[in-house]
Amino acid sequence: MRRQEQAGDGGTADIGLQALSGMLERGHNILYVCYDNEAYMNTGIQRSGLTPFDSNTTTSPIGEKSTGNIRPKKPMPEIANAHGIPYVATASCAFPMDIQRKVKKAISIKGPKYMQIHVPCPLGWRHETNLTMQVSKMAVETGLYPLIEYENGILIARKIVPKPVEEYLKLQGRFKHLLKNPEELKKIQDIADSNIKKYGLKVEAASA
Ligand SMILES: Cc1ncc(C[n+]2csc(CCOP(=O)(O)OP(=O)(O)O)c2C)c(N)n1
Ligand SMILES: [Mg+2]
Repeated sequence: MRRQEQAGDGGTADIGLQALSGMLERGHNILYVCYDNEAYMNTGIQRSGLTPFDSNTTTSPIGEKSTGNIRPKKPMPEIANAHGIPYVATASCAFPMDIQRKVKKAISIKGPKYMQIHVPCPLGWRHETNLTMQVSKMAVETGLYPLIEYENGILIARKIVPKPVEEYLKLQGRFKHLLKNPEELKKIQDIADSNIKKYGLKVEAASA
């Protein structure tokens, strides 16, 4: 039997992680899809384990001593991959053909599969709705949301010509407080740079 399950980032990385881990470990033939809008949006923009560093949410509010969420995103793709499952992928609504390819690949494989799709929430991220595709594309192109696959544990990554993280942050109200804060901006650039290094995202100069 071929099955699919889906949940949000809060339902996946926090509330349902125990059940998800059991599902992955027991080898069920299921494609699990996490729609990652980076907070508990239905209940009022509370932070989840997949909320990015320094994001302004109702449970990680900015203030005199706070620049937002104090923790980086939980490495869910690596946590899923650590279960030794045959397929793990991240995707983005800015790259629909890439989503289609990955879903087709996932459902052709027997066993547990984990997919995590980056989907902006204009209300929670505080950007105009017509910027949705631009915002999600920029997350990928800065290295903040790497598009990766693990096929039987082997990493495949979509290459980028990295753009500075400000290009992504400046589009969204949830990061507005950072734009005049070079110290925090550097911390976020460091996260992108570490992703670029870890997943080998950068195109080589010759093919750029
Ligand atoms: C086990 C359980 N705990 C809490 C809730 C209450 N609840 C309903 S929607 C929601 C937000 C879930 O956030 P997320 O999974 O990120 O999905 P989003 O709303 O962002 O799409 C919560 C906590 C619930 N339905 N079930
Ligand atoms: Mg959510």
